[in-house]
Amino acid sequence: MAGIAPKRSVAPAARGQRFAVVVARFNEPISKKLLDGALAALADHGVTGDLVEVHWVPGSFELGQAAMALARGGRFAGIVCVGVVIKGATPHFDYVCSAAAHGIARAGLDTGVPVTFGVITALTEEQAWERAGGAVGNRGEEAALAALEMAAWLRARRGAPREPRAGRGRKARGKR
Ligand code: INI
Repeated sequence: MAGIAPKRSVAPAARGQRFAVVVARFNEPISKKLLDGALAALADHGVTGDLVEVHWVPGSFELGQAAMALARGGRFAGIVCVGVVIKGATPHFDYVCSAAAHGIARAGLDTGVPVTFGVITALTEEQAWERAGGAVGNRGEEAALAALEMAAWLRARRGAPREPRAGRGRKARGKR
């Protein structure tokens, strides 16, 4: 898969909203760049200091479990997962990528908290660097923007007054 994430303008986080970044330590020099990108994007949108927590886990396989635990705790408006998986000579890569993607998706779907996917799945180390602040963007930054956008979207849906249903208004009731 290739591509550059669309440029989007994301509103600042609502006041007091907290975000977490879960970082996989495997390939740490590269995942640190993803963390930097995520923190910079959050800071640009008002999420700094106590409003952001960073949690390290051993590898990308563990991202989903950590995200699920944090999401269930109910303290975060969004959770950004970042990691770097680089293909080796065995099928190990496929299992780690699959577990990361499914675990991260499940954490979001099961809890209703936006949990975003900033995991690089690269065939070479060079490809990974390109996606960690190099020529192809920064997947950590992109995942942080996605978490901010989804948190705002969900908040708007939850806070929005319900649409009156056709035929159930005061006028319709009075005609009975
Ligand atoms: N974890 C990664 O995040 N990236 C990798 O490239 C990787 N490789 O290549 O093995 C990796 N493996 C560790 C895995 O995520 C778990 O931490 C480990 O299997 C223990 O559960």
